[in-house]
Amino acid sequence: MELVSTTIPAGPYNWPFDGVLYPDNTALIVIDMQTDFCGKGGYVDSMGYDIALTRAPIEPLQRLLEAMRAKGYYIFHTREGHRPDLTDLPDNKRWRSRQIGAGIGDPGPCGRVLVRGEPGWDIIPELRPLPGEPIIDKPGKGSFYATDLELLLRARGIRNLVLTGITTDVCVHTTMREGNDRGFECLLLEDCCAATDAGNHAAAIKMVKMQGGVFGAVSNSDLFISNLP
Ligand code: C5J
Repeated sequence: MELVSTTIPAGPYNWPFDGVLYPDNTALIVIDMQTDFCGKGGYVDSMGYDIALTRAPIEPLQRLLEAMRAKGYYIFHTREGHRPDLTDLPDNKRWRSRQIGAGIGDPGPCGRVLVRGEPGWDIIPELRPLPGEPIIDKPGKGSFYATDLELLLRARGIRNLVLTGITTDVCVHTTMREGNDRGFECLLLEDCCAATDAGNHAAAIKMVKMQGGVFGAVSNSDLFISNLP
């Protein structure tokens, strides 16, 4: 394939840094768009946070998925969750969740909170993965920790990662930092992710752009879709 230099308008630099952007070297990662994080009765709702915030990325993500699927880009999805016997759930993670009234592994309106196979753990129907799109099940916040995500990316020759989903300050940021340290060229789409607190979302976006783009770059879905080769 003839390489043509293309960049997406982004801050603090147009992305990717070297203009090498095409469907074979770029993946969209949709992080944790599960009922537990953005549905009524799920984990985030049970903690008392406003799910209107975590639902805001759904519509931009639908447009983004349509555009990237149509052009043949790789699409990955992730789900945070634990084994039904909770052997992969650290005691401190369970203890902390119980402090705020949404104990991981405990019964809730959407089944056992953040447990694999339960209704609340699954990806919301609006953003259901298509057959063939890998789903990464992760026990932690980062998508690389204790998963085969890096293996799947390297096996496909993927170098660029487009990061989206929830929450900006926790699972999306942790994944971006993990990916950046592994040499992946990362882009965050700010309207395709959200936090449980608007200030945390804004701070997480700002952190990425420090130091010339310490974790990568930031753009939005309109700019991304309209410039995607
Ligand atoms: C959190 C996530 N916030 N998906 N998980 O606990 O960001």
